[in-house]
Amino acid sequence: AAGLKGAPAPFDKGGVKAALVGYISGGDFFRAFDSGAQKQAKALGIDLRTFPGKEDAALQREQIQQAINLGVKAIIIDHGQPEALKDVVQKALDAGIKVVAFDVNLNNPKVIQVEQSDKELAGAVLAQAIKDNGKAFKAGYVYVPGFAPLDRRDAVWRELKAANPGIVEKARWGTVAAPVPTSVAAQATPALRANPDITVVFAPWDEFARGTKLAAKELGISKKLRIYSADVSTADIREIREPDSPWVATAATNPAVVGAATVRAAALAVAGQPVPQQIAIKPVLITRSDLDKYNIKTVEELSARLPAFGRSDAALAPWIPVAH
Ligand code: SR1
Repeated sequence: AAGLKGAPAPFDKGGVKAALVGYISGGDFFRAFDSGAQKQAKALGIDLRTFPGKEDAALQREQIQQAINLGVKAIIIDHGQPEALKDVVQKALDAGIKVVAFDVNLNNPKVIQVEQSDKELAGAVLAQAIKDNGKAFKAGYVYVPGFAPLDRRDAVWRELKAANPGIVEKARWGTVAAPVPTSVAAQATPALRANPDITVVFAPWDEFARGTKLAAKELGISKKLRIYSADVSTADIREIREPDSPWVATAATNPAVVGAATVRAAALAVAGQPVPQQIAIKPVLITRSDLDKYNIKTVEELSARLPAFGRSDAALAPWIPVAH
């Protein structure tokens, strides 16, 4: 394999192997994350082997072991269950492999932790919810505990409710069972039917928002509901901008940019160059009214309109060509 001119070892010679081991099987966020990681790896001459997740902790452990056996120099772990991963991750570290964890807290100072500033993300979209609906409303909430980003967003939701007693959570639902939107819709439909006074839903994953939107359509209540989410994709933008869509705002990073940043962080670590142990990628707030105002139809158009969404300053170095 050709090396990267001007790069430190081992990138100067090329042929560096790395692995990306996922936990969640589907959804726009994870597809875009993987694609950004692959493009950044290609630009660095890294042979990045992707192990797709199936929401199966035992399988994810096995895949990390396989990556160790393949002789990779770095492993990126994308979500997962910390307790199931700690010992196999330690094995990788002991073998001299650099480990980057995205959205799974491995509580190990040797692991580079990447997240999306979830506090800011949830804070921004919930501030929009208050701007649109005031400080008193009946809410539905979509949540599954045990996923680091959802838990961090949950902390903001709990703080918001504590500070605003007029915000009442009437029902809660959520599942990560694939396909998530249909599984969530099956839960949201009876919850919304039983609580016709719910006017706002906090659904902090775009797959949750899609499922809730499906349920609202099924119940014929799209016009009286407002959904606030996390994440964005071109398909999400289409759904948000549909006539009478209840999905009115989201806060998001560009997942391709996040995927690329994890690969750059891994590359810096492999090259023995300084890299922060905690990396947070900043989100932006995206409202339907802004999408309409600027006639934004795709993630690419969003990146052009909001430069902070289209790039990240994380894990840069003069020898690293940025790609995502
Ligand atoms: C089940 S966790 C889903 C979240 O992971 C990523 O952080 C995305 O932002 C998504 O919302």
